[in-house]
Amino acid sequence: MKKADIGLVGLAVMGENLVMNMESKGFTVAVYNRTTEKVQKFVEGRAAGKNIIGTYSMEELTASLEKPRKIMMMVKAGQAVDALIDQLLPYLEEGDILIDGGNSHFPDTIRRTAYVESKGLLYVGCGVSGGEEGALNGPSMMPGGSPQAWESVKPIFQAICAKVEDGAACCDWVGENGAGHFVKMVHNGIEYGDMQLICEAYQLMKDGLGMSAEEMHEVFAEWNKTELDSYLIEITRDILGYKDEKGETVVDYILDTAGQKGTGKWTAVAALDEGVPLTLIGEAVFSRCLSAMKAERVNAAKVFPKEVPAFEGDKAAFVECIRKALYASKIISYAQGYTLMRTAAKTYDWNLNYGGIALMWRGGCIIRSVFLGKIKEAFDKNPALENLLLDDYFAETIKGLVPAWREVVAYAVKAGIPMPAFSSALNYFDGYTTDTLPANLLQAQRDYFGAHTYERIDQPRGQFFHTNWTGHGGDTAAGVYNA
Ligand code: NBP
Repeated sequence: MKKADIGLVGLAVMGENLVMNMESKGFTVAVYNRTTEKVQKFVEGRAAGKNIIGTYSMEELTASLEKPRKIMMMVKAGQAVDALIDQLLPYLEEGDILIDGGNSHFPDTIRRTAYVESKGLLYVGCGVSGGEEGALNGPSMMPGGSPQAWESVKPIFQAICAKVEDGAACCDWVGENGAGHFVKMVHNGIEYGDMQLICEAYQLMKDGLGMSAEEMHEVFAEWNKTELDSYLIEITRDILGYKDEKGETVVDYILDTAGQKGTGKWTAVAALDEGVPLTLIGEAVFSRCLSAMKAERVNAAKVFPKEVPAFEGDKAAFVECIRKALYASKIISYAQGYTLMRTAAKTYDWNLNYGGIALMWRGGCIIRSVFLGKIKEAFDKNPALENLLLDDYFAETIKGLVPAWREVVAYAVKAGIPMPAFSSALNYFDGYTTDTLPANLLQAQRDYFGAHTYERIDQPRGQFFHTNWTGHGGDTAAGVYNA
């Protein structure tokens, strides 16, 4: 019997669909699942008659694979992955490749790469985005890990992944050890940000302009023909137009408490660890937390009743301002996300291809959009680009969006409509483009109470001064200076 090109463990929604995708591209796949009844159900059901080999033990799975063996794990992230690695290792030999396609936290992937490599094997931590549909028809794939593994897995991954219009694959090598899962994590954080921005635009139109779901459905349909053309705008259009059998708009009946699985939080925590102002994604995570405090909010709304004043002005013109504010804020979010990747790349010694990452996100995944093509162009033109805002195209674009952006945020502030992502993005923009911030005063405060020292504008950088502010504090400065 022909040996399989690749093995896959974990026949839940992602695993099953990836197997079907691989098989449809001409690969023979051996499958295994901890609960082995699922293997039988799969091979007798969806996989019947296809080049898919059901196996019922680790031994059988590993024996059915072409060497070097490639095994993709699509199981629940966390302990399950460690357990599975330890169960598979005794049946594998030097040069075999273990691939984790789940949503693993990147520090785990860094640790597992070192562990698996120490056994003479290769390891790939691959972020996979696009949900069930993407897994079946072409996901965005972000592989990192042992570089020697890439040549072996590349033909399979680039065959099954999403493609953009010119046929380019939305999958390329990201970098060593945890780089793939790091980039996938940032992707998820950006997804949180994009969703929050759309939700804020919706609330402005609904509560500020008093628009119906049907009217907003039309607006999102129009927006999808502009620079905002993207999967998330598209599904928002469809959601707002979706009615149940009674003719009621379903979204109007959904409880306003958001769930989350933690990848947005990981991104925000990574940004805090790296000292990168990833404000928009941070706000998006906190907004979900605030939304989940439903009972408290209902109570507080009674204590602080407010009425949004009726909008007086040109509604259509204001809707266009909201679109521009959304676009500007989105550019900020991606600028921040890219800054996080650039900073982490230095910390972890990854050589990230920023244009390539934009291409990987261009198709197949939840944040896919036309706009990512522009980001790719910016980084292809200048791979060392410090901040997306400094690229000529984005600088000019933002300049054109600023007046509308300010108008929208100012209106929301006056009307009492919460706009955490729109406004934090504007605050970041204003901070990033201000040459003198009030941190001189902050440094004085730190030196005042803790003798933390400061640098002076009339002296070279790197020289530290202390002032005896009270006259009785002494001249001794603190030994550690954290800029
Ligand atoms: P789940 O995350 O629900 O995981 C279920 C699978 O994990 C089952 O096959 C289960 O086997 C297996 N498993 C568990 Br739980 N513990 C195990 C263990 N100790 N040893 C071996 N197998 C174990 O599946 P999913 O939603 O298909 O997601 C798979 C991965 O892909 C996850 O990391 C997820 O975060 C990621 N992901 C999901 C999506 C999505 O849209 N769902 C998108 C992108 C990435 P059993 O049948 O024996 O219980």
